[in-house]
Amino acid sequence: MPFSIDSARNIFPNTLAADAVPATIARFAQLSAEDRLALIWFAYLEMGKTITIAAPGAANMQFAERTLAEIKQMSFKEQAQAMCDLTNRADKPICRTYSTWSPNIKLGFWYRLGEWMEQGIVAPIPEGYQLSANAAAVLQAIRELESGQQITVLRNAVVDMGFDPKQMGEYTRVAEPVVPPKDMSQRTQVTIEGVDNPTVLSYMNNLNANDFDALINLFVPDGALQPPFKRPIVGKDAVLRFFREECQNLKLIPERGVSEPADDGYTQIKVTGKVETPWFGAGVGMNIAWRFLINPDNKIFFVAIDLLASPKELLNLAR
Ligand code: ECH
Ligand code: GLY
Ligand code: GLY
Ligand code: GLY
Repeated sequence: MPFSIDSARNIFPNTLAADAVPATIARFAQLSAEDRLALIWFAYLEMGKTITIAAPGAANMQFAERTLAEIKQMSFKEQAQAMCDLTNRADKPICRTYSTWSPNIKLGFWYRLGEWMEQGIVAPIPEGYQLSANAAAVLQAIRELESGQQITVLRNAVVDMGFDPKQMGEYTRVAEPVVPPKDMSQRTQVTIEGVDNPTVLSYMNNLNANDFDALINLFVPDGALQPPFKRPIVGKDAVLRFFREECQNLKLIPERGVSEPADDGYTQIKVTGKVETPWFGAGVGMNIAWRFLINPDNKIFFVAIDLLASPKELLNLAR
């Protein structure tokens, strides 16, 4: 039976993803906007004691500057309202603008607002704000996650704000410019214990080099990539767009893996290791599995990226 994207999703079913992340996100989504904002504020302050976030690059900030300037000249009351509107996904101009932005622009926008809240330029979370019991429980659940899972929850909260893009009709997406691929002389080559498949090695090396044109050529035309806790992104155009918008300057550090024949001359390969985001660098190493399904011509038909439940899962290569 030939593979479909749906059947491909089930390769290496023993892979244990960090289900605490979507569970926490679902609980978070039930809270009031005030509680959500205050909870993120408290979580962000606490996390800041142990992990350091990098300031957003200028390329990232330029698109948010106009909206930030508008917020800066608002009264505290209007600022608090704008932040609640974003959190509530209200149909307001600022929420529509926000929805056109790529994840990194959204994160840079909130990074700046966080600085301004600390400096008293933007309405702070009221002194002595009491989280509801449910919100306090969600905050406690976040404390108990490992740092890679914590930043995934935070990123998701930020990405989900703004007006629902599905209700926006036609609009122009706004993303930071794509950096040129790394010069050949600057590139590094990964090695993976137990895996020498050239397509998998090229995948890692090209992503590390921001060489998205070479990277996408490793895929079949109707191939798919499934990011952590997301539906598969299907087809070369959509996957290339995702790489350009969301995957610049990642650092993939694969460690080990296993390769075995699958039906119809396909090969299934599982690799585990770490990934670093440019926002936290080596300060947060996320424990990751890649599950590849490679066709007989050595092209990628499917790859899933999973955020693992625990470091122990890095050693789980069972099929
Ligand atoms: C304040 C209070 C008011 C409300 C808000 C506030 C500000 C919050 C801020 C939060 C910033 C959060 C950040 C989070 C960044 C997270 C990044 C992550 C990246 C994960 C990447 C992975 C990549 C995996 C992949 C691989 C592939 O092979 C293919 C591609 C891909 C406090 C003011 C909101 C400022 C900066 C989790 C796992 C390996 C799938 C991408
Ligand atoms: N500082 C990380 C980024 O702008 O992507
Ligand atoms: N959480 C990783 C991504 O979708 O970019
Ligand atoms: N998923 C890319 C990043 O957040 O940096």
